[in-house]
Amino acid sequence: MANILQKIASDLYNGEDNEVARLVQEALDQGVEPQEILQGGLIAGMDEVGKDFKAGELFVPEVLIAARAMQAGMGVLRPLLVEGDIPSAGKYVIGTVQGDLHDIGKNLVRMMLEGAGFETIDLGTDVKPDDFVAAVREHQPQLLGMSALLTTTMPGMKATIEALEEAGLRDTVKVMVGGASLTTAFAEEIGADAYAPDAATAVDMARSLAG
Ligand code: B1M
Repeated sequence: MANILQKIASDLYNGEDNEVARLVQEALDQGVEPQEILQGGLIAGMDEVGKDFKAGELFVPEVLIAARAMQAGMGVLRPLLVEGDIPSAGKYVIGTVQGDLHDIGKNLVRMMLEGAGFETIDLGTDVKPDDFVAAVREHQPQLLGMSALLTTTMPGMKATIEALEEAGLRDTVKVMVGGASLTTAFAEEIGADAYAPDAATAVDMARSLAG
C-alpha cells in the first residue's frame, strides 16, 4: 500500500494529473481507505510541493500544475470523502478584496489549503466587506482569508474586519491576510490574526489557527 501512496505523492509533485487520478482509483480498487489516500498520497505530495516552494526550489507554474494534479485526485476521492463524513481540517472562506481582480495567488492559497484537507469556500475576486460578512454568517468557518495585491485595495481588509465587528462575528472567526504588498505590521495594525507571505506559510498558519 505504501508504494501506491508514494507513487501518488510523487506523481502529484510532478504534476501528472491523469496518472494521479488513475492511481487514486487503483488504490481504491485495492481497498485502500479514501482517508489514507488523501493523507498519505495527495496531502503528502502537496506538503512536499509546499516545502520546496517555500525553499525557492519550485516556482508558481510548477505549484499550479501540482495543484491541478491534486484536483484530479480529489475529483475521484471527493464524493467518497463526503459520503464517509470524514472531518475536514477546518472550513476556510477566502476571497480577493473589493476593487482587486488579482486571483492567481489567492487561487494558489486555496488549492494548497484544499491539499491540506481544508474545506474552502472561494468567494472569488472584488469581494465587498458585506459579502465576506454574509459568507461568515452562512458558512460559519474557522478561518477567513483575504488577499490583496494593490496598495489601493488593502484598506478593504480593514473595512472587512470592521464589518465583522459590527455584525458581532469577529470573535467567531480567525482572519488571515496575504498578498504581495502586505506586511506583518500591516496585518497587526488592522487587527488580523495572521499574515502569510506565501501559500505554504498560509497552510501552516491555517493549521495552527484552526487548532
Ligand atoms: Co497587476 N499589479 N494590476 N495584474 N499584477 C501588480 C500587483 C503590480 C505590483 C505590478 C507593478 O506595477 N509592478 C501592481 C500593483 C502596485 C501596487 O499597488 N503596489 C499592479 C497593478 C498596478 C495593476 C493594475 C492597476 C494595472 C492597470 O490596469 N493599470 C490592474 C488592477 C486591476 C484590479 O485588480 N482592479 C492590474 C491588473 C492585472 C492583471 C489583470 C493583468 C493580472 C492579474 C491576473 C489575475 O490575477 N487573474 C495582473 C498581474 C498578473 C500582476 C503581477 C504581474 C503578478 C501578480 C501575481 O499573480 N503573482 C503583479 C506584479 C508582481 O507581483 N510581480 C501585479 C503571482 C502570485 C502567485 O503571487 O499574488 O503575490 P501573489 O500571491 C502570493 C503571495 O502574495 C501570497 O501567496 C501567494 C503564493 O505564494 N498570498 C497570500 C496571496 N494572497 C494571499 C492570501 C493569504 C495568504 C497568502 O491568506 C488569505
